[in-house]
Amino acid sequence: MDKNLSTGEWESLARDGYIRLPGAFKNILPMLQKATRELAQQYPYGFADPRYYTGAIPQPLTKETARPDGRIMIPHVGFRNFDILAPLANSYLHELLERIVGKDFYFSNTWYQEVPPGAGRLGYHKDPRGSISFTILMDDHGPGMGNTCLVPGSHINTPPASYCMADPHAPHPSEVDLVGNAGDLLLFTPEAWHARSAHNGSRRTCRLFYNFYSRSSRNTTAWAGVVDPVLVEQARAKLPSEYAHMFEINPRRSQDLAIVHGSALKSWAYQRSSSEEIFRDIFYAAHRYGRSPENERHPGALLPYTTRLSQARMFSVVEYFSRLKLIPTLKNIFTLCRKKLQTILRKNPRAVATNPQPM
Ligand SMILES: O=C(O)CCC(=O)C(=O)O
Repeated sequence: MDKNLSTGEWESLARDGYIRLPGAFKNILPMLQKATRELAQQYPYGFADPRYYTGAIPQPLTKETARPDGRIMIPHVGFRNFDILAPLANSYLHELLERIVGKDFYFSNTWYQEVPPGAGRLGYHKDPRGSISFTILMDDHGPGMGNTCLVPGSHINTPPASYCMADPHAPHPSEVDLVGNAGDLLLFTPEAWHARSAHNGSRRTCRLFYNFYSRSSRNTTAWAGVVDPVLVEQARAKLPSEYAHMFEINPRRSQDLAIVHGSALKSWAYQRSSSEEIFRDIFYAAHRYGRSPENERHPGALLPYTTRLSQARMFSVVEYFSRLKLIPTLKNIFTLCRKKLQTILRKNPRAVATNPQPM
């Protein structure tokens, strides 16, 4: 990547929620390919899906425990071979990430994925708000080759995917497959409805993933407490010192950045990411879309669970509610109510025991 986004490119990213930068890392592709090839040889079955933010150390899979679909996922790859962190030293990329999630962001997560022919779809979802992700393609990806796919523009004015799709595993009529050539960078907001397409091709496809959070949206990273702190320090030392913030964990600072002044309703809407919670999401959407996310108390930083990409369009009640589908919405609300009731009963078992019992 050797230049900033043009105005047109920024506008298309803000409108669609994704952008492809062809050949952005072609110059270091052989190094990235070598690093990922070696790791795939070392861990031929990859790792079990990590239980992020639990402190659990991801475990390698074996021939016996390999994923049935043959996918290989290697978590925290940037700390297994520091060459994989080389893209983070790119000043144009750093500037772009900062423009999206605000100053002082985290390098939150990195993983490698190989998708074999025949692997099925991953269903539509949104990830928690306040982050940005990109993949670097290790080989050429045509349509339907196990790529990230996404509904353009769905990062704004859309409820959670499970309320709007009868079958989140089915292809969406407006979806685009994030295809490209080896060395391309595909940047996308995880707030958009996104999924993974089925792989109908004839060879394995390989991608590196990187994810970054604003410091107001999380008080830690996926690797903290899991990756050896010596490795974290060594990784940080590989990058220019002005990028060291990406590796710094400081929960106090996050708490301070996350304070939102205003009505009780507004504070509630910003208490945690609403990407999977319809009621909180409605208030979030009404307060957020089309508005400036700047944190007035901390210049350059953003309010929790915001990015500068959600400024592109105003909140539209009609657009937001017209996306809901009746049956999935009723099912989700029923599940929500059941969970709430279970929590109440767990906290207060006497609520059941004291009901009059028939003689
Ligand atoms: O491309 C994929 O495998 C899906 C990516 C995804 O769901 C994510 O990064 O959250």
